[in-house]
Amino acid sequence: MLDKLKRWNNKKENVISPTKEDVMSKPIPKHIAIIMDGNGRWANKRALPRIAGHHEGMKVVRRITRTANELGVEVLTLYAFSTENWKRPKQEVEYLMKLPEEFLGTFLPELITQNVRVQMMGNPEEIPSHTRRAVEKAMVDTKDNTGLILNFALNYGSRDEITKAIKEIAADVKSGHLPEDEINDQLISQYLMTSKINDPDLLIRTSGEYRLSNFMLWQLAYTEFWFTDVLWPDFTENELLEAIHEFQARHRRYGGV
Ligand code: V0D
Repeated sequence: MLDKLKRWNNKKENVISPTKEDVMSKPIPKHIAIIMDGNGRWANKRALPRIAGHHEGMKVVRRITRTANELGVEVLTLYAFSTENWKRPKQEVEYLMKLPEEFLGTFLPELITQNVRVQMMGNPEEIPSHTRRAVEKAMVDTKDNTGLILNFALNYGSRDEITKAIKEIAADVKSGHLPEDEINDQLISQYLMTSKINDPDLLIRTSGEYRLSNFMLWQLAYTEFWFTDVLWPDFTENELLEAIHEFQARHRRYGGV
C-alpha cells in the first residue's frame, strides 16, 4: 500500500490511479471546486484555435460531473467564466457565451435523469440574455433534484462578491435591521453567493498555475489545495480520483474529516 501511495505521488509516468472503489471506501470531499485552466494552451499545442480548447474542455465538464455524482460529491463548483475574462478577444467571449447552451442542449436531459441540480454564482446582469436564459431554464428544470449540485461560477469574481456583501451589510446596519455587533464570520458567509452551500473541502487547479485568480477567496480559508500540470481538456476521471485520494490521505494524517 505504501509503495502504491508513493507511486501516486510521484511522476506521471509511474502513476497508478486509485480506483473509484478505493476512494469510495473513505470519506469523499463534500464540495469540490475546480479552476479549469489550460484550454487555450491545449489548443495552441495542437495549432488549433483557442475555442477548440474551450469546446474540448466542455466535454470534460460532462465526464467529471458524471464521476463526481457517482462518487456522491454534494457540490461541484466550476470556474467557467471570471469577471476578468471579459478582457479576452470579443470573438472568444462570444464563443464562450454559447457554451452553456450547447452544454445544456445536449446534457440537460441526462442531468435531470441523474438527479443533478444546476446552479450558478456570479453577476448575471452582464451575461448575454441567450446565455442567461439557458442557464436559468436549467436551474428551474433541476430545482427539485436532490443529487449533486453543479454550481457554475459565471461572471464571478471573489472581490466583487465580497464588496457586494459588505455594501449589503452596511445598508442593513444603517437601516437598523442589523446590529453592528452581530457582524461575524458566520454572518458574512450568509451575505456571499455561497450562503446555501458549504465551503469547498478540496480545490483543484489544472495547467500548472498556482494562483487563486480571484476565486472564492473567503470560502477557501480552510480548503485543501491540489494542483496538477495536466491541462483541463486532458483532465480525466483518474486525475479526479488522485486528487480525492490525496485529500483522503491528508485527512487520515490529522485524524478524520
Ligand atoms: C470553457 C472549460 C460548461 C472552461 C470548460 C460561459 C472554459 C468549458 C459551461 C456551462 C465553459 C456553464 C453554465 C451552465 C452550463 C454549462 C461553460 C463557460 C465556459 C463560460 F449552466 N463549460 N463552459 N461555460 N468552458
